[in-house]
Amino acid sequence: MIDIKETAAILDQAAKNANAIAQISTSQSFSEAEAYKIQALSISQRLERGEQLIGYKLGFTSRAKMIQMGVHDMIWGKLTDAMLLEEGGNLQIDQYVHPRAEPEICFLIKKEITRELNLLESKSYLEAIAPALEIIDSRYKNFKFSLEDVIADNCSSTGVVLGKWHSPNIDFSNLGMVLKVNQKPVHIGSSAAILGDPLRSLVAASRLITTFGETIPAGSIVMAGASTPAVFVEKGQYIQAEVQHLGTVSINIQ
Ligand code: OOG
Ligand code: MG
Repeated sequence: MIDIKETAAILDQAAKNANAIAQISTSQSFSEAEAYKIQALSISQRLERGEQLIGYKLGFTSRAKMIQMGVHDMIWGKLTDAMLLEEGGNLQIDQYVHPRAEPEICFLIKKEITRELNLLESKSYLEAIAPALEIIDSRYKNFKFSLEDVIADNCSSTGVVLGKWHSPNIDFSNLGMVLKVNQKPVHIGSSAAILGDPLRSLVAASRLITTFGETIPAGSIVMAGASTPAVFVEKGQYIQAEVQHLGTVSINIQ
């Protein structure tokens, strides 16, 4: 049996110190349910150090991401205030293991979600939407993991850059999304790549998170998942995510 407490502490320390560890699943077998227990415990260590929970993220909501990482299912993780990066600001690459950037859409939640929503009602739970960049940084060597490994590692969560909030009362089911490095497009996609409509990601979040007995509080954010593959970032790069009608969000890699 995997030692949940010990594994959570190892992953928490790896994230805190930005050092890569061996994949857990190569030496121990554990279930998805155990992986979420490890995740919960490692996040509770961050909260004990004073970090605040600000929301949730979904992962592998697009085929592009599933194919890139070789996994087959959606996952969810938790976001804390320590992960927020200033829009247009700097990312100090030496504080990370091997960070990657990906273009996303972020939701701001208007009323607490306590149960699985259906697609029609889900929009009424939105206060706003914003273009976003997610910085992911697997704590596993070579950025390689099984689905259980990545769940335990809080879905590689590391950084979130949020653009301007917009009214959710637009059709955002098929917006062009571009990931640029030094002003050059490297991945071009559409918000439709996120489960056919990013709102479905909110529906998935409502199902997955409430299944675990948790709710999504009003005022929290939910990252819908990347629409294109992620890119490794390097010192000196200027990374932008551009979402049609929602604008651009950027970060400088230092
Ligand atoms: C896991 C996180 C996946 C997304 O948007 O699909 C994710 C990873 O790729 O390391 O954040
Ligand atoms: Mg992501």
